[in-house]
Amino acid sequence: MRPRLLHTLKKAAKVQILFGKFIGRAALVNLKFFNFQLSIFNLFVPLHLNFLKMSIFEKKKIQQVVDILKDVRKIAIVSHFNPDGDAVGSSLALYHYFKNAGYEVTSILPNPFPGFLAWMPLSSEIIVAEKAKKKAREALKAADLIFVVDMNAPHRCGNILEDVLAKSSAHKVLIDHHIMPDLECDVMFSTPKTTSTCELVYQFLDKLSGKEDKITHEIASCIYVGMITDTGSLSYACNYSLTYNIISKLMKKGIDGEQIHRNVYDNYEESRFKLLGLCLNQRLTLMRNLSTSYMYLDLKDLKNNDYKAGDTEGFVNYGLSLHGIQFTAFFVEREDRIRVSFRSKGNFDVSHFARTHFNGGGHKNASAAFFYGTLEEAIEHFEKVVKQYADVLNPENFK
Ligand SMILES: [Mn+2]
Repeated sequence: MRPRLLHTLKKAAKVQILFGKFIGRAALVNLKFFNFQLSIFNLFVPLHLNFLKMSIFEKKKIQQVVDILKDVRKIAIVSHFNPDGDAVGSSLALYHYFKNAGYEVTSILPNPFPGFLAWMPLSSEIIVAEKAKKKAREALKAADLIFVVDMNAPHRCGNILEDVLAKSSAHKVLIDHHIMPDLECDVMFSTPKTTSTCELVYQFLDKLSGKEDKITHEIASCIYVGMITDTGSLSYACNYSLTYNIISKLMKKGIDGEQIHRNVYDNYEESRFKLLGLCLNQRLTLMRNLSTSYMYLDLKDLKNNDYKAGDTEGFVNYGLSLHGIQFTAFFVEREDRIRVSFRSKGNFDVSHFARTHFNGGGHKNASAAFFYGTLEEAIEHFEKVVKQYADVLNPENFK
């Protein structure tokens, strides 16, 4: 009788899990459809009617998070591989907030963040999975609630954490500005129409803390870092009035914007200078008839110049700062693959380009991908496919 009962119970549990998964999937499909509807709606909303657009921080969704927070004790925050200022900034902003609120919080990153972010408050408490594999996986496993920030799919947090995140039954909240989020979660705050995840984290925490203002000076500093690093010091992807309202609020928190700029941009390693010099001087190719440029660094270049993590951050933007260039790529050879970054001005959609030809993704004017093959093959492939855009990248179009 007993084994039979056990069998029946097991079966019932399985059916329940399957049903739960189905509901989860259905909710995701629904959400995707809703996002699609929203973007169609946006197409027809003239700029001056912008206020009609729904905020992604609706009361109902914030309430959902409030309810989840009542039930949880352990919170983990996870972000993407090769963490940048926005990944570290949004992780630490949440880390400070929930630590102050009395939760047991861990911030986990797949691999080390660049040295010029080490000054950020409590950055030393971040668990780096590449350095502490077991600790990172355990912390993620133990969480009752996981915040997924500045990334849109489990594979973005690298192979040490990906399976733990994907299999976790913890509550999940996603805050991100990449298109096409692909993660089953309880609550999703996602829009590409913002400077950065940090800007979304500000709005989220502002709504969450309500009348009590719990955004501290430290949190404000972390948020500012993501807003400036994801926009090249507020030079692209930042034509939103809301962005400057938020910066004004951060300033009122007493952040020192000038000091943060110095910390982030005047804090480079010598190796970065040498690599940049080499890039600009000997590794730049111009394809003027396609308004395109590209640069590369191979493994030897990195080794000979004592490369450190984060050294080549932002190099890709130099290729775009040239007169007459609308599209640029930057290739960096790694042990097992080639990392490619793309940047563009105006309407040329590099997210589409990265997706179509390099299986990558990102934003309209800034995207990235991995190429599995040699550096020569990656560049050859790039030179070949960019020719398909001869019409749209014709220099005559930009005169
Ligand atoms: Mn970002």
